[in-house]
Amino acid sequence: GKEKWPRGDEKTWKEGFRSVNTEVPSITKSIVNHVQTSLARQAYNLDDLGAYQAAALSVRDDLILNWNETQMHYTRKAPKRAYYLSLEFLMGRTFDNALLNLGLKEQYREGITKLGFNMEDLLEQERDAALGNGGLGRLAACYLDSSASQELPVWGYGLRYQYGIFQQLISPEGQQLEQPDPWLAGGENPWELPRLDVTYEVRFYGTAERLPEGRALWQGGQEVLAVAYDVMVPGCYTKNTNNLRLWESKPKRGFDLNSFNAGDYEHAVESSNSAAAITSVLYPNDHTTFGKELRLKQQYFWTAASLADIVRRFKNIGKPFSAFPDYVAIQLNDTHPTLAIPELMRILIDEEEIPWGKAWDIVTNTVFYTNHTVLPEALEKWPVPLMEHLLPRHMQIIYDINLFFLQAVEKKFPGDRDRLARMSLIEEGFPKQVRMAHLACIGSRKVNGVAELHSELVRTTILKDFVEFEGPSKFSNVTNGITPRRWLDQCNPELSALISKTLKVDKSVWLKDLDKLKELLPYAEDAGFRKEWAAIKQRNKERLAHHVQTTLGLTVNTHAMFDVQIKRLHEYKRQTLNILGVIHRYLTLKQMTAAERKKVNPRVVFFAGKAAPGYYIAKLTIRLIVNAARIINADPETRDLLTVYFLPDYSVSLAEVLIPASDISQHISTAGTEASGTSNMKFCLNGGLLVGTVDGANIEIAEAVGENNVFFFGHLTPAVEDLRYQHMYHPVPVEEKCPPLAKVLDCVASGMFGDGGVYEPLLNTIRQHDYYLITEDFESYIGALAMVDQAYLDKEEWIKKSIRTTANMGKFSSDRAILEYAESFWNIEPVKVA
Ligand code: 7GP
Repeated sequence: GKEKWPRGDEKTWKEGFRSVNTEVPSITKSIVNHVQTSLARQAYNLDDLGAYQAAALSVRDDLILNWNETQMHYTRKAPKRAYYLSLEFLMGRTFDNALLNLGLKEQYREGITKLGFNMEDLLEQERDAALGNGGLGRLAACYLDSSASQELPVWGYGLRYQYGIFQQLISPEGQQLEQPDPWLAGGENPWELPRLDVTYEVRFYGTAERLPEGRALWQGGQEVLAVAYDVMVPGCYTKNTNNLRLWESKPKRGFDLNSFNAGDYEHAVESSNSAAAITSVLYPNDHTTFGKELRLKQQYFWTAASLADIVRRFKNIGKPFSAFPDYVAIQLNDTHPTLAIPELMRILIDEEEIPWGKAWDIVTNTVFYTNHTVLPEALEKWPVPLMEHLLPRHMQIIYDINLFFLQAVEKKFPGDRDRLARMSLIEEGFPKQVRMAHLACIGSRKVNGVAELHSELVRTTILKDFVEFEGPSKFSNVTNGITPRRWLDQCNPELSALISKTLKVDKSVWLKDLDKLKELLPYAEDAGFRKEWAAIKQRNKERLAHHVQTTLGLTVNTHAMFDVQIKRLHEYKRQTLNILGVIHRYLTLKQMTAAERKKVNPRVVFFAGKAAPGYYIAKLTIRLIVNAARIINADPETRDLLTVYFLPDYSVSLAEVLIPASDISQHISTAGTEASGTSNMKFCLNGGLLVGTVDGANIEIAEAVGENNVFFFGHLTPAVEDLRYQHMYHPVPVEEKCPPLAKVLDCVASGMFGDGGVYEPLLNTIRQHDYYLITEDFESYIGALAMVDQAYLDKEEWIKKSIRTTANMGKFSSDRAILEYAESFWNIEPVKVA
């Protein structure tokens, strides 16, 4: 029947409703209105920041309308929903992305111009939301964009850190310095909606007393409040606007009045400080775990609040808990949210009084786990004493899960003690530790890696025993993807326009069906098209050069080949190989005659990336890059042919300038170590060619674009283990193994780039065990770069390669990836908002 209007006069209400402003006059009216009232400012003294804020508030109003309608629609329809639990969401800026997804950028540009401002200047006013470290966090952001764009009922759940990833400064000596990133300090964040009414209590510590029938009573300890902040995630050319719910911690009681009245001010605010600390800062470690209590508190705080919210929403549907997996899918972004498994068990058993076996069925049909790395130092383990202290009830549940699990393993493999020890959720030792990947694996419906090779390594190495026990069908692959909205349309608007013009379709079509790019292939043969293609690349190089000029005061040679490596600093990613290769190139140039140098292809090498604050070797690599750059760039004999830049404070926004400007980019991890990589996809989508090892998604990119369009080098994964064994037990000095590299190392050690002694620890990682096999891959790396130079000589052929690369990148849209999750894991369907 017809729904009754809830209160008051329906007509009066409806006359008050507004819709999204799509015309320039209503847009400018809205902006001016926000200048006057929301900001309490005037036209006379309005600066770029104020104008940005007013324009952002205007867009925010539009997003709220769509967001509200979407959420209401999802509630009414009550479809199965998926929840993406990620401790990191590396969102970057929102303003430009929202305008493009709403299809309002040109209208806003016109309006902003009429008001006397410049769109590009306003876009620069926004701070990045940098609530993530690297690939894992940015992937989560791309998946949110794709979920909304594909009209899937997906919510993200994360933490609202007060401080995002640190800001990186580089001292004159080349030392990385870290500064806090108080990204919310400007006051209002227009892209979030504080939901001060949506709160949950989260308990820590206390005691857990076992009751009959497997239940327990957990009480005492400390309780803190989780407060929801909703971030609106607009889809591309759709009303669907999804939600990213971020939790902020707050003390349950503001402060202790008794202490306050007794004059003990410090004690009065103590509880308030410790509660606020939980969501104060993002841990800046990438691929390492430190076992810190505050980190475990973050993980539980976030999973407990998210699950309470998910369960409450499910209960509103009014179905029995046996139907929970028909309405809810929970995706664990790596093991960080693994506590969701024992927490859901606790809710079902202790609060909903469901028996163990039924509860376990519900959990294992609801939860899904994605692994993002096979590096041993990244596999989370929590000390049992810490878990027992902080989460006594969860530790009981984990022991019970382990008992039932090991009984089943024993039944299948009787008497295999080693296997039991290997598979146990508890690692013996001092202290004992909980292996979170094992818990995530046995508590999940599906387990996946993020590229074909990586998923195979998950199956055959870290989870081999589990595949043997549970059978292979639970273990699968979803190759990562990237959103073509931000990573092509937004960061490379000229290329986007050329594609639409050439394909004779609106971008709304191909941006949501990226396989359409295939239709560009024939245009590789069209000289006119190639000219336009190359001109856009050139203008993107000039845009980057302009950025470097205005931010660092350095002049970049835009007629050189642009060679880019941007990612977190890590030994396995081998920025060291790159800089040693650069030095080798420099030494070679120095030995050439002037006539020989005339034939050399000029090159500019860009690096950017942050090192974890405690990662000494990674910081030394930055130091070497900065000092090598200082010497090489100052050499009048070579500087027209080779320059090197380390761009400080890498961010999503900086990537948006660097990626469209690259001729080549480097993805040169030791084979078998980079799970997927995602920037490799971004570069290739923008027509940059890939230099890389046979690793991660590089392999699938080469399959898609053709091996003749990538530059592969280095040993393959199966060889790595043997080589490492050789290096360990039958070491050969680098002078014998790789003389050209030995020469480079000697130059560094002898002080060519400042005090050589400083680099000793870094050089020793190569001279000694060389775990990441730089000596093994150096010569083939130099060979690959020579092939690049060779190929670049034929400019027309190079542009063809660039066009063919872009044209074949359709597979790597995060729309394809998220639809794979939706269809083959979560079993959810699009729910379009009319
Ligand atoms: C990264 C992987 O290193 C990268 O290869 C992959 O593309 C990305 O995840 C997205 O799947 N891993 C992390 O960022 C990370 O922190 C440790 O992994 C948990």
